[in-house]
Amino acid sequence: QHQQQPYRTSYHFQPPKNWINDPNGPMIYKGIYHFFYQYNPKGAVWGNIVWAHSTSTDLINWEPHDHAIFPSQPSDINGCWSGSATILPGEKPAILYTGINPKNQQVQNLAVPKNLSDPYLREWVKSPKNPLMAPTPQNHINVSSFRDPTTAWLGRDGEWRVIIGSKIDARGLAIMYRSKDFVRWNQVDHPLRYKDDMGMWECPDFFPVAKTGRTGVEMKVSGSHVKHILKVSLDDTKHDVYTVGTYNWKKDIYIPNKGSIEGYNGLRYDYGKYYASKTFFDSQKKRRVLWGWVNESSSVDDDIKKGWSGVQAIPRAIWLDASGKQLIQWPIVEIQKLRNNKVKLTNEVLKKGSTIEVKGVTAAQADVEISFKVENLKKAEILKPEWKDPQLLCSQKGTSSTTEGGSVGPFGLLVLASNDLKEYTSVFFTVFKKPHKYVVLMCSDQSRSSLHSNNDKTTYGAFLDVDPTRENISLRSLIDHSIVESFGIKGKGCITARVYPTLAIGDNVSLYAFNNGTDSVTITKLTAWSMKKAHIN
Ligand code: DQQ
Repeated sequence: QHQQQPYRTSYHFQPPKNWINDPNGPMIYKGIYHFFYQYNPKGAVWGNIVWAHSTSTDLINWEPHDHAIFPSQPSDINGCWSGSATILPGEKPAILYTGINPKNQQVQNLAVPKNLSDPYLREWVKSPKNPLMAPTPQNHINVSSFRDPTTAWLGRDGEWRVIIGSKIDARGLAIMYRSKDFVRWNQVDHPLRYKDDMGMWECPDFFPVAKTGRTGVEMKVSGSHVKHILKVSLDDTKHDVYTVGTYNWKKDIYIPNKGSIEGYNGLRYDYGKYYASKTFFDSQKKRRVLWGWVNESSSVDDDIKKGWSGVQAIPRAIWLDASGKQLIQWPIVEIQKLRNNKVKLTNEVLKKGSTIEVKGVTAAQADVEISFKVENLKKAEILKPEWKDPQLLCSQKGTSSTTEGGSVGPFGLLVLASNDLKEYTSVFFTVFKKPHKYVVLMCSDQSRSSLHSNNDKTTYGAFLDVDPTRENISLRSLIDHSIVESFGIKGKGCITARVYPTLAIGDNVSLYAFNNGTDSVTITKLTAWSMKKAHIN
């Protein structure tokens, strides 16, 4: 299979063929995980959108089912777009989703399971009252910017709340509705949050996180022991940005923490390719799990040739960092079931310009954890004030460094590398110094990832909020043929990349650790596993 289809993944979620995009309605019901996604049954490009459906007992191995939601009513006849699941009292799932009506207007619809005793929830019935929320001349809602309802939450007054992504003129906003019965919804007179000089807020997600610890929190929880997260997907840059803040349930408004940045320059779940993400509360394992769509970086022609487009990232457990300023993300523990044939290295010094090969793993399909100790942080290069954009800095500095006066880094991994290093993707760190602190830059450089020119090979980068005098610099990368998901410093910063090597495919893939900084670094520990193939659809 991998000779004809070298870019198919072995443990990332994808259907056998065709286009996929946003994750929809993730939930757990009677011990079964449900995953729905935007799907085009007719081809490898976006269109004809239905909700495809798969279920799993471990979030890793998946069984496909018939499409759960597809055009069948006037209120969704031109498409069944994104939405979310809510578990109503008495363990009754309900889905709110956006339908495209005969006038191509965006409206919100309700669907519920036909048979609650079927744990696979194979059939869904739509409310005869659909649409439940729609643009009207009175409410001034933009008919083409009103979509992607969130999971709803119950207020202390017993009323349901939901938010819907929108745009009015140059304002992005999260329109709010309330309901007593989940069927009759009234628009709240103010949005939960808005921001000017922005495009459409797609796929909002709003949920509480515990102030301390990693345990997930149910939607209805509010109060002083939690913070709230508002994530929006920015249509014009295709980035998922979020703030940490406070939800005032009496006034139904959300206020980001002081000093947080909203909009284009806000915190991102992922500084690579990752969009339209959505969380759910896993009541079985008491955690909050994040799903995100990872689009291709290849051309539409190449997508059509290979017959498919899009994968889902490995689900991530998320919780609030001890600083309270950002989220931490880590691949769900179940992924470790696929680990096989462990390879280990300890206390290996990487001198300036050196590379070591990590042998004994299937490098096309691997999970790698590496931790570095920097010998001499004082050798770090001074961060110039104009170096504000981490992505730009990553592409200017690149994988090989020629810094006069010394540098700490770049050091990291070369993944999906051909044996002769004609192709590789490098994931690395460089430490800079500012007058009173160090700054850690994490990069994922795709510029040498493929000899084929027709791909988007943008270099991605992020500054990580860590103090390298206190913490080792560590990296975990999940490598799966055409995707590399990298987690910097225990999940403080994530970068996902799509790459399409022409030489580094199948058995011809190598894995290296490297240091191109002028100062030595020590690999305190490297552990790499071959990954087994998951059963996916
Ligand atoms: N994708 C859906 C929309 C959503 C967009 C349509 C985000 O509901 O706004 O497939 O990728």
